[in-house]
Amino acid sequence: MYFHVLTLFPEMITNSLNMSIIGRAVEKDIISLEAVQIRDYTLDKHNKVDDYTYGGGAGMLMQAQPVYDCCEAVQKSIESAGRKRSRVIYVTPGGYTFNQTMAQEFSEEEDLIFLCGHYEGIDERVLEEVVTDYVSIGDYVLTGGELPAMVMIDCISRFVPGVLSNSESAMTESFSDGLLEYPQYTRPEEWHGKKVPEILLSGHHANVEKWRLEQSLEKTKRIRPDLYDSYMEAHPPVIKKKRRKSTQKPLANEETL
Ligand code: 6GU
Repeated sequence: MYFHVLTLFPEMITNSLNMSIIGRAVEKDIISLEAVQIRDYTLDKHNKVDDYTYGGGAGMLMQAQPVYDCCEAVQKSIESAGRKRSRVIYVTPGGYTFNQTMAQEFSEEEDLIFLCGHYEGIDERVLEEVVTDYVSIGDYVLTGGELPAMVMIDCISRFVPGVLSNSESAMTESFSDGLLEYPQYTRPEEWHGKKVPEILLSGHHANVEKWRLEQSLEKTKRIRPDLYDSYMEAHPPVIKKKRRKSTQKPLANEETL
Protein backbone atom coordinates (compact mmCIF):
# COMPACT_ATOMS: atom_id res chain seq x y z
CA MET A 1 0.00 0.00 0.00
CA TYR A 2 1.25 3.46 -0.93
CA PHE A 3 0.66 6.40 1.45
CA HIS A 4 1.35 9.94 0.18
CA VAL A 5 1.24 12.84 2.64
CA LEU A 6 1.01 16.37 1.23
CA THR A 7 2.34 18.74 3.89
CA LEU A 8 4.39 21.86 4.67
CA PHE A 9 6.28 19.79 7.30
CA PRO A 10 7.38 16.53 5.63
CA GLU A 11 9.95 15.77 8.36
CA MET A 12 7.13 15.38 10.88
CA ILE A 13 5.98 12.38 8.87
CA THR A 14 9.28 10.82 7.85
CA ASN A 15 10.84 11.23 11.31
CA SER A 16 7.97 9.55 13.14
CA LEU A 17 6.57 6.71 11.09
CA ASN A 18 9.96 5.05 10.61
CA MET A 19 9.95 3.10 13.88
CA SER A 20 8.43 0.05 15.49
CA ILE A 21 5.76 -1.89 13.59
CA ILE A 22 5.22 0.71 10.85
CA GLY A 23 8.98 1.20 10.35
CA ARG A 24 9.36 -2.57 9.97
CA ALA A 25 6.54 -2.68 7.38
CA VAL A 26 8.20 0.13 5.38
CA GLU A 27 11.56 -1.73 5.51
CA LYS A 28 9.83 -4.87 4.25
CA ASP A 29 8.15 -2.89 1.41
CA ILE A 30 4.67 -3.91 2.58
CA ILE A 31 3.76 -0.24 2.82
CA SER A 32 5.44 2.79 1.32
CA LEU A 33 5.38 6.24 2.85
CA GLU A 34 6.09 9.38 0.85
CA ALA A 35 5.92 12.90 2.33
CA VAL A 36 5.56 15.61 -0.33
CA GLN A 37 6.45 19.25 0.33
CA ILE A 38 3.55 21.41 -0.90
CA ARG A 39 5.82 24.49 -0.95
CA ASP A 40 7.89 22.89 -3.75
CA TYR A 41 4.89 23.46 -6.05
CA THR A 42 4.25 27.16 -5.46
CA LEU A 43 4.63 29.45 -8.47
CA ASP A 44 5.11 32.45 -6.14
CA LYS A 45 8.57 33.97 -6.53
CA HIS A 46 8.97 34.23 -2.74
CA ASN A 47 7.85 30.62 -2.20
CA LYS A 48 4.69 31.83 -0.47
CA VAL A 49 1.86 29.30 -0.04
CA ASP A 50 -0.64 31.27 2.09
CA ASP A 51 -2.54 34.56 2.08
CA TYR A 52 -5.18 36.55 3.99
CA THR A 53 -8.81 35.40 3.87
CA TYR A 54 -11.44 37.25 1.83
CA GLY A 55 -14.04 38.67 4.17
CA GLY A 56 -11.44 39.24 6.85
CA GLY A 57 -10.85 37.40 10.08
CA ALA A 58 -7.76 36.18 11.84
CA GLY A 59 -5.15 33.95 10.29
CA MET A 60 -3.89 32.92 6.90
CA LEU A 61 -5.24 30.40 4.44
CA MET A 62 -3.29 28.00 2.21
CA GLN A 63 -3.75 29.00 -1.43
CA ALA A 64 -5.31 26.79 -4.10
CA GLN A 65 -2.49 26.74 -6.68
CA PRO A 66 0.34 24.98 -4.76
CA VAL A 67 -2.09 22.47 -3.21
CA TYR A 68 -3.64 21.67 -6.59
CA ASP A 69 -0.34 21.30 -8.45
CA CYS A 70 1.16 19.17 -5.67
CA CYS A 71 -1.85 16.86 -5.58
CA GLU A 72 -1.99 16.55 -9.38
CA ALA A 73 1.74 15.72 -9.53
CA VAL A 74 1.24 12.88 -7.05
CA GLN A 75 -1.87 11.59 -8.89
CA LYS A 76 0.10 11.63 -12.17
CA SER A 77 2.98 9.67 -10.60
CA ILE A 78 0.47 7.07 -9.37
CA GLU A 79 -1.13 6.81 -12.82
CA SER A 80 2.20 6.54 -14.62
CA ALA A 81 3.05 3.61 -12.32
CA GLY A 82 -0.04 1.91 -13.77
CA ARG A 83 -2.32 2.37 -10.75
CA LYS A 84 -5.68 4.15 -10.58
CA ARG A 85 -6.11 7.73 -9.31
CA SER A 86 -6.14 7.80 -5.53
CA ARG A 87 -8.72 8.91 -2.99
CA VAL A 88 -7.64 12.16 -1.34
CA ILE A 89 -8.29 12.51 2.39
CA TYR A 90 -8.43 16.07 3.72
CA VAL A 91 -7.43 15.88 7.34
CA THR A 92 -9.69 18.39 9.11
CA PRO A 93 -11.56 18.80 12.41
CA GLY A 94 -14.57 19.58 10.16
CA GLY A 95 -14.71 16.05 8.73
CA TYR A 96 -16.38 12.73 9.55
CA THR A 97 -14.88 11.14 12.66
CA PHE A 98 -12.33 8.43 11.90
CA ASN A 99 -13.00 4.97 13.30
CA GLN A 100 -11.92 1.35 13.01
CA THR A 101 -14.47 0.59 10.25
CA MET A 102 -13.19 3.48 8.12
CA ALA A 103 -9.62 2.30 8.71
CA GLN A 104 -10.48 -1.16 7.40
CA GLU A 105 -12.20 0.30 4.34
CA PHE A 106 -9.26 2.61 3.54
CA SER A 107 -6.83 -0.31 3.91
CA GLU A 108 -8.37 -1.89 0.81
CA GLU A 109 -7.09 0.99 -1.38
CA GLU A 110 -3.79 0.64 -3.19
CA ASP A 111 -2.89 4.32 -2.71
CA LEU A 112 -4.08 7.00 -0.29
CA ILE A 113 -3.24 10.70 -0.44
CA PHE A 114 -3.51 12.69 2.82
CA LEU A 115 -3.77 16.45 2.49
CA CYS A 116 -2.60 18.25 5.63
CA GLY A 117 -3.69 21.82 6.18
CA HIS A 118 -1.96 24.41 8.32
CA TYR A 119 -2.77 27.98 9.28
CA GLU A 120 -6.55 28.44 9.23
CA GLY A 121 -7.15 25.88 6.49
CA ILE A 122 -7.17 25.68 2.69
CA ASP A 123 -9.02 27.65 -0.03
CA GLU A 124 -12.40 25.92 -0.47
CA ARG A 125 -12.17 25.85 -4.29
CA VAL A 126 -9.20 23.47 -4.40
CA LEU A 127 -10.80 21.21 -1.79
CA GLU A 128 -13.88 20.93 -4.03
CA GLU A 129 -11.68 19.82 -6.93
CA VAL A 130 -9.28 17.34 -5.32
CA VAL A 131 -10.72 15.99 -2.05
CA THR A 132 -12.78 12.79 -1.93
CA ASP A 133 -12.98 12.29 1.88
CA TYR A 134 -13.09 14.75 4.80
CA VAL A 135 -11.85 13.08 7.97
CA SER A 136 -11.27 14.22 11.58
CA ILE A 137 -9.75 12.20 14.41
CA GLY A 138 -11.94 13.57 17.19
CA ASP A 139 -13.58 16.55 18.81
CA TYR A 140 -10.56 18.71 19.62
CA VAL A 141 -8.44 21.07 17.55
CA LEU A 142 -4.80 20.51 16.61
CA THR A 143 -2.39 22.96 14.96
CA GLY A 144 -2.10 20.94 11.75
CA GLY A 145 -3.11 17.80 9.95
CA GLU A 146 0.20 15.92 10.25
CA LEU A 147 -0.49 14.21 13.58
CA PRO A 148 -4.00 13.12 12.51
CA ALA A 149 -2.56 11.80 9.20
CA MET A 150 -0.01 9.77 11.16
CA VAL A 151 -2.70 8.44 13.48
CA MET A 152 -4.76 7.32 10.50
CA ILE A 153 -1.81 5.79 8.62
CA ASP A 154 -0.81 3.80 11.71
CA CYS A 155 -4.34 2.50 12.19
CA ILE A 156 -4.96 1.72 8.48
CA SER A 157 -1.59 -0.08 8.19
CA ARG A 158 -2.58 -2.58 10.87
CA PHE A 159 -5.16 -3.94 8.41
CA VAL A 160 -2.66 -4.37 5.57
CA PRO A 161 -1.72 -8.06 5.26
CA GLY A 162 1.80 -8.72 6.54
CA VAL A 163 2.11 -5.57 8.68
CA LEU A 164 1.28 -7.35 11.93
CA SER A 165 2.90 -10.63 12.91
CA ASN A 166 0.57 -13.52 13.76
CA SER A 167 0.86 -12.89 17.48
CA GLU A 168 0.27 -9.16 17.00
CA SER A 169 -2.91 -9.83 14.97
CA ALA A 170 -4.14 -12.48 17.36
CA MET A 171 -4.03 -10.09 20.28
CA THR A 172 -7.51 -9.34 21.58
CA GLU A 173 -7.56 -5.59 21.55
CA SER A 174 -10.00 -2.84 22.43
CA PHE A 175 -12.55 -2.31 19.66
CA SER A 176 -11.76 -5.56 17.86
CA ASP A 177 -14.98 -7.05 19.20
CA GLY A 178 -16.59 -3.81 20.37
CA LEU A 179 -15.45 -4.09 24.00
CA LEU A 180 -12.58 -2.51 25.92
CA GLU A 181 -9.66 -4.72 26.79
CA TYR A 182 -9.49 -6.79 29.97
CA PRO A 183 -6.51 -6.23 32.35
CA GLN A 184 -3.32 -8.20 31.64
CA TYR A 185 -0.36 -9.20 33.82
CA THR A 186 3.17 -10.52 33.37
CA ARG A 187 5.90 -11.55 35.80
CA PRO A 188 6.43 -11.17 38.72
CA GLU A 189 3.42 -12.83 40.34
CA GLU A 190 3.47 -10.17 43.09
CA TRP A 191 4.53 -6.52 42.63
CA HIS A 192 4.15 -3.66 45.15
CA GLY A 193 2.08 -6.04 47.25
CA LYS A 194 -0.37 -6.62 44.40
CA LYS A 195 -1.00 -10.21 43.33
CA VAL A 196 -1.97 -11.39 39.86
CA PRO A 197 -5.62 -12.57 39.96
CA GLU A 198 -5.66 -16.22 41.08
CA ILE A 199 -7.74 -17.43 38.15
CA LEU A 200 -5.01 -16.48 35.64
CA LEU A 201 -2.60 -18.88 37.39
CA SER A 202 -5.12 -21.74 37.43
CA GLY A 203 -4.42 -23.01 33.92
CA HIS A 204 -8.17 -23.47 33.45
CA HIS A 205 -8.59 -22.00 29.97
CA ALA A 206 -12.40 -21.77 29.92
CA ASN A 207 -12.52 -20.03 33.31
CA VAL A 208 -9.80 -17.58 32.20
CA GLU A 209 -11.81 -16.69 29.07
CA LYS A 210 -14.98 -16.25 31.15
CA TRP A 211 -13.14 -13.97 33.62
CA ARG A 212 -11.68 -11.89 30.78
CA LEU A 213 -15.09 -11.38 29.17
CA GLU A 214 -16.59 -10.36 32.53
CA GLN A 215 -13.75 -7.87 33.06
CA SER A 216 -14.22 -6.44 29.55
CA LEU A 217 -17.98 -6.10 30.04
CA GLU A 218 -17.63 -4.43 33.44
CA LYS A 219 -14.99 -1.98 32.21
CA THR A 220 -16.89 -1.13 29.02
CA LYS A 221 -20.14 -0.53 30.93
CA ARG A 222 -18.33 1.83 33.32
CA ILE A 223 -16.10 3.75 30.88
CA ARG A 224 -17.99 3.54 27.57
CA PRO A 225 -21.70 2.97 28.19
CA ASP A 226 -22.31 3.80 24.49
CA LEU A 227 -20.13 0.87 23.37
CA TYR A 228 -21.64 -1.36 26.04
CA ASP A 229 -25.17 -0.72 24.78
CA SER A 230 -24.18 -1.48 21.16
CA TYR A 231 -22.45 -4.67 22.26
CA MET A 232 -25.47 -5.85 24.25
CA GLU A 233 -27.73 -5.11 21.29
CA ALA A 234 -25.54 -7.24 19.03
CA HIS A 235 -25.04 -9.98 21.65
CA PRO A 236 -28.33 -10.35 23.54
CA PRO A 237 -27.81 -12.39 26.70
CA VAL A 238 -28.91 -15.98 26.22
CA ILE A 239 -31.67 -16.81 28.69
CA LYS A 240 -31.79 -20.53 29.18
CA LYS A 241 -35.38 -21.57 29.74
CA LYS A 242 -35.90 -24.59 31.91
CA ARG A 243 -37.97 -27.08 29.99
CA ARG A 244 -40.89 -28.18 32.05
CA LYS A 245 -42.23 -31.69 31.72
CA SER A 246 -46.02 -31.98 31.30
CA THR A 247 -46.17 -34.16 34.38
CA GLN A 248 -44.82 -31.31 36.51
CA LYS A 249 -47.09 -29.31 38.76
CA PRO A 250 -48.58 -26.33 36.83
CA LEU A 251 -47.21 -22.86 37.58
CA ALA A 252 -49.15 -20.81 40.10
CA ASN A 253 -50.58 -18.48 37.45
CA GLU A 254 -51.19 -21.19 34.86
CA GLU A 255 -54.45 -22.44 36.32
CA THR A 256 -56.14 -19.11 35.71
CA LEU A 257 -55.39 -19.26 31.93
CL1 6GU B 1 -7.99 15.86 11.18
N1 6GU B 1 -6.98 18.16 11.94
C1 6GU B 1 -6.76 19.11 12.85
N2 6GU B 1 -6.03 20.17 12.50
N3 6GU B 1 -7.21 19.05 14.08
C2 6GU B 1 -7.93 17.99 14.40
C3 6GU B 1 -8.21 16.96 13.51
C4 6GU B 1 -7.72 17.09 12.26
N4 6GU B 1 -8.96 16.03 14.12
C5 6GU B 1 -9.14 16.47 15.34
N5 6GU B 1 -8.53 17.64 15.53
